[in-house]
Amino acid sequence: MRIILFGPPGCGKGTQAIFISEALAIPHLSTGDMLRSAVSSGSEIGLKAKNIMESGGLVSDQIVFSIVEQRIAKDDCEKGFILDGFPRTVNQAEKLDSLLSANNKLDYVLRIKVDEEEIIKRLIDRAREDDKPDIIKNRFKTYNSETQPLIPFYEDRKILFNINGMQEIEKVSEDIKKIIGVF
Ligand code: B4P
Repeated sequence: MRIILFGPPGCGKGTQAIFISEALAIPHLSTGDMLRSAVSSGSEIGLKAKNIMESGGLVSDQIVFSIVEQRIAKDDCEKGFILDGFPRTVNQAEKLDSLLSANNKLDYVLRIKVDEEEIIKRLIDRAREDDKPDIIKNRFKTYNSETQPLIPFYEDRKILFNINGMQEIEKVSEDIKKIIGVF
């Protein structure tokens, strides 16, 4: 199964990806985690990504896509994967389409919906490097301008499903299970 977890920063994509990955035995591919590990390794990609991530912007489509392309080519992705935080622009979504052949199309785009006020609270509690009020504000701006256009993009294909992310973690997981048919 090929699944995209979609939603604003801090809506719980990473949290839910862990349980889906265990339930379906498919890998969890988080571009945020991959970029953070590139930053901590001090690689060339990491050096390019660091300032952008710290400002709440998006790392270039070219860099993110090359990371995803290499990861999806690995054997463990043959039966499927969960993309967490990718695509984040229409350009990334189109590039992903070009990578997936007719036999390995996307099955579900799961959109986790949470109010901005609740997300700000969660992110401030999480206290990651990029969870400071000014950066959170920028991440929202970026989400609204760059990432929201993906909603009609996937709605048109009838693979976008809305999930109420304003519930307890277990309840959000239950709702996801009902959609993807895992019990
Ligand atoms: P990400 O790592 O994707 O960060 P995120 O959107 O904040 O996380 P997520 O939605 O997974 O929230 P989580 O489950 O942790 O991106 C970070 C940065 O990387 C971006 O700003 C960008 O610069 C760069 N980047 C990544 N992908 C990119 C791409 N494709 N293109 C370009 N740049 C890219 O949940 C948040 C908190 O809420 C946690 O503390 C969790 O415990 C809590 N929580 C979760 N569900 C809850 C619930 N139901 N109730 C209460 N709390 C809950």
